Amino acid sequence: MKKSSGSLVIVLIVGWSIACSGGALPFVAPTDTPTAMPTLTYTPSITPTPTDTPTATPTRTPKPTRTPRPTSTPIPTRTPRPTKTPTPTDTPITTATSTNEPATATPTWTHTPATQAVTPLSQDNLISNPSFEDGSNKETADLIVPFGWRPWSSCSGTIHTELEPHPPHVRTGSFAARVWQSYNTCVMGFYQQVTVTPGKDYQLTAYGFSWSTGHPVVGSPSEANITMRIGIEPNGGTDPLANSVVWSDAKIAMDAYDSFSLIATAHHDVITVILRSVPDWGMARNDTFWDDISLLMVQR
Ligand SMILES: [Ca+2]
Repeated sequence: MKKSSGSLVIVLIVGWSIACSGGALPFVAPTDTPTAMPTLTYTPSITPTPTDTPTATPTRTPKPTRTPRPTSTPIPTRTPRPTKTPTPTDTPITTATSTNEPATATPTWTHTPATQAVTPLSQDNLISNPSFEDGSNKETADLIVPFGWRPWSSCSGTIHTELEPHPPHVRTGSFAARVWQSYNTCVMGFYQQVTVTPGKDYQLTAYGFSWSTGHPVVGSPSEANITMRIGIEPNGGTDPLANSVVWSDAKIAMDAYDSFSLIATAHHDVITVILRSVPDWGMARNDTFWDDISLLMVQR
């Protein structure tokens, strides 16, 4: 029953189509021989994309290792001040024996305090070139020696002498006598032989000061001491370190003039006046300045 209904529907549809097209069905030629299929040549139309050249992956630059912070330089410890060099004794390194001094002579300690009242018997100053205004003689590069005076030291070849022209260092006139050394503690000074009357008393006076510093700039204050004295060798000897020398009291006169005085009795027709100083420390500059030296015959 269902199959018959379907055929009927087809017939109706075909009939309706014929009616609509004027009643004739289109002719379709039969396909007898199948056309050979053309052989297709495959042409690649797409250029293969080159493969990417692998870019070498840069190796990671290693991070520099941290430079270790330098260890801090330790603050230098303060150099301890050297222990005090003992003041040289009167024994010279090279002993010059006085020609006028017997080897067994007993020291004549006729030291008279400067405060003792004395009466000058003459105002005639017996010192030659007493204010160092009369010139000098250049004996070596280190020794420019004031006329009338001789330099001396307990250490050979370590001292320098010259005329000092700096006004702050001069007491009167234009010059003072200067003796100095560096990094040494030698006893140093000048001496002068003077003709006198044996048995008479003589008063020696002098003015001087010293300068001891590690910073040798004119005007800088002293940083160490220098001990000063004046003396008379009553026999006229030329060894300033002989036991026979009569010395004044010691003074430390740093950076400003001070006075020195001494009275001694002449034992010979020549006596030797001596200017002497010795530094406590071997500073870069150890200077002593002397000016206005006087030797008068006196009555005590
Ligand atoms: Ca002078």
